[in-house]
Parts: sequence; structure tokens; C-alpha cells
Amino acid sequence: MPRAIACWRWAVNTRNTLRTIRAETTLENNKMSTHLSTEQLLHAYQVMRTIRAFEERLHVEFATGEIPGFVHLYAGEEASAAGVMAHLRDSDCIASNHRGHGHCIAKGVDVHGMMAEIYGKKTGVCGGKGGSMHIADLEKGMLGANGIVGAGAPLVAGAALAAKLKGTDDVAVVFFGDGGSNEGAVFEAMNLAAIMNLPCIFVAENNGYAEATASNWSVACDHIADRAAGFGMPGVTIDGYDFFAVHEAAGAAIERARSGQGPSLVEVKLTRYYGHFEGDAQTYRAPDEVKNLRETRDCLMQFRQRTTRAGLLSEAQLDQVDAQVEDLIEDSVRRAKSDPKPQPADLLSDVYVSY
Ligand SMILES: Cc1ncc(C[n+]2csc(CCOP(=O)(O)OP(=O)(O)O)c2C)c(N)n1
Ligand SMILES: [Mg+2]
Repeated sequence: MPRAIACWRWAVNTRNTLRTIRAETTLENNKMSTHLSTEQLLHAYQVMRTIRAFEERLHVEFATGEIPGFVHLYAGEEASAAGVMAHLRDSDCIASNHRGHGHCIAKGVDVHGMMAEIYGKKTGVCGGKGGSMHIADLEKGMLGANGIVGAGAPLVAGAALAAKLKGTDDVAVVFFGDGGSNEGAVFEAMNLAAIMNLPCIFVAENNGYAEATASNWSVACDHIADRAAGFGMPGVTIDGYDFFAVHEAAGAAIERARSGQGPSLVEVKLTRYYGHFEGDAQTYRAPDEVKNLRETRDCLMQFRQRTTRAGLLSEAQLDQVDAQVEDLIEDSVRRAKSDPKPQPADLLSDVYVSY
């Protein structure tokens, strides 16, 4: 089948599948069908709840002045990280941006090590030398958060090329924002991935703003996903408040990449609950914008309502996850605060890679 037709068919099929999911998961009829097991559903909820609790606690702790550097919170966007990462294994690589905590947690990076890293402590996953914007854990396939907007895309193209040359069926996923979607590095990586038929997935998390600039002002087309056509790859736009929609679309794109059919672009539409960075006064947002979205669209709220009303999970099971996550976050903050700082001599280690 010619490539353009194959791409178009994939996009149409994905859209149809998503329409089906939305119809089946409407709250009005309380019906829902999913092929996910109880264990997988609980894991998805646990990932989303951990990200939310981690970020909400950081919001409080950052205000005390104890955390060095900048912090960009991911709260509100949890369904994207959880929905994509549910399909990945440790040997699959991801690269993130400055808003990377959620991607790290969903990829399985240790929460204690992350909290210590953000506090700049020696026990952090990068020895306290990276901080919030440079958390990386190669054993988990987390190539790194990244302070340079759009810079994860070429890294992921490289990881996908490595997987292809080694003959594994690993895939590589990059997360970038609506702002990042305008970067030349992202276009170059998408072009390379298409030319070389690399197992790459480009996930554009469109939260409506790049710093204070609204995406409907800065992005020249209606949907970031539409840009995929320019690279001959499929693109789809997904409701990022809906874990199941993200899970389905990401699953199709990842399966496509794993089976050697090449890259895809998945645009996930969502919002961030906090400012661009901690301390942002957000004067560019309508007063009730976040409040309304939290009350009507929140991904955790929707997940709980749908799974309990459909009899897939019980309130008690979900409450138990909430309690476990609360303990984990409490413990991680307590430990991070009392852990030792790196010493001056630590500056001389981790400079070069040891082969
Ligand atoms: C190459 C580059 N240009 C500009 C910046 C400054 N900057 C940091 S974050 C950001 C906005 C990114 O917005 P988006 O990609 O939509 O991600 P979001 O913050 O919304 O998650 C900008 C312009 C940067 N860090 N790197
Ligand atoms: Mg954005």
C-alpha cells in the first residue's frame, strides 16, 4: 500500500477508535469497555495520582525557598504521561522537556531519587547535580528532562536509530509542548525519522501556552497534529484529559513504530494547573480558567468516575492508592530534606561517560 494512503488510513482508524472510546465512556450512560486488567487500571491511577501528589507537594515546598533552581509543574497533564508510558518498557527510551517530572515518574524513575534530585541532594538520581530540569535515568530509558525547548526530539531520533541498527523492537518517544512544536530541531527530527523510517513517536503536549504566549496565537495551524502530513507520517489530536483516549492513540502509534512502520505524531490537548514556572503570576489567563477545567475535566476525577461507575474498580481500591501515594510523597520529602548535599569534590565525577 502506498505510504501516504497507509498514513491516512491509520489516522482515520485511530480517530474512529477514539470516537468509539468516547462514546463508550460517556458518564451519562455509565458504560465503559476496556481491555485493561484491574492491575493495569490500578497502575495507571497510581501513576497519575503519584504525579499529582508529587507536583502539589512541590508547589507548597517550593514556596518555602528550600528548593534551588526553577521548577515547572506538570499537574493537570498526568493522563498524557500515564497513557503513553503504559505501553513502554525500560528498554524503550523517552526524552522530555523542562516540564519533566510526570514523564520521569510514569517511566518508573524512583520517586525518592527524584525528590532528592530536585532538592539538590547527593542521593538524587543524578547526584543532586541536575535538579528538576535535568533528571535522567538511563536504566529506566529516561534520556533526560531538558531545559532547551525542542532539544529532546533529535535525541530520540538518535535513540530510535540505535534501536533500528541493533535490530531490537524498541521505540523512542519525545514529549514536547506547543511552544516546542515550533522549534526547527523538532521539524528536523521528524523529517529524519520519516526519511529513515525510525521507531519514533512525537508527542506534542499542547497545554495552550508557551510561557505566556497562547498556542492559538503562536501555532500557525489549527492542530499541531496536522503538521505530520508535511512529513508523510500520521498525526492525530487527542483529548488529554481522557486517559483512555491517550492510551488508545499512543498504543496505536507505538505498535506502529515497534512493528517497523515508522514514526507518528500524537498531539495531546490538555492544560497545566500551575504557572509556567513556580512563581508565575499567570496574568495572561482568565481568572476562572484553571478552576473550571479542574472541576469539569480533571483526568483523575474522570478516571475515578468512569472506572467505578462501570464497576471496574471500587472507591476503596482507589482510596487505598491515594493513601499509599500520600505516604510515599511525605516520606520522599522528609528524606530529601535531611539527605546530604554533594561535596565540592563531586564536581569532578560524572563529567565523562565511562565505557
Ligand atoms: C530553545 C529555547 N528557546 C526558548 C527557551 C525559553 N523557554 C523555556 S520554556 C519555554 C516555553 C515552552 O512552551 P511549551 O513548549 O509549550 O511547553 P510548556 O511550558 O507549555 O510545557 C520557553 C520559550 C528555551 N528554554 N529554549
Ligand atoms: Mg505549552
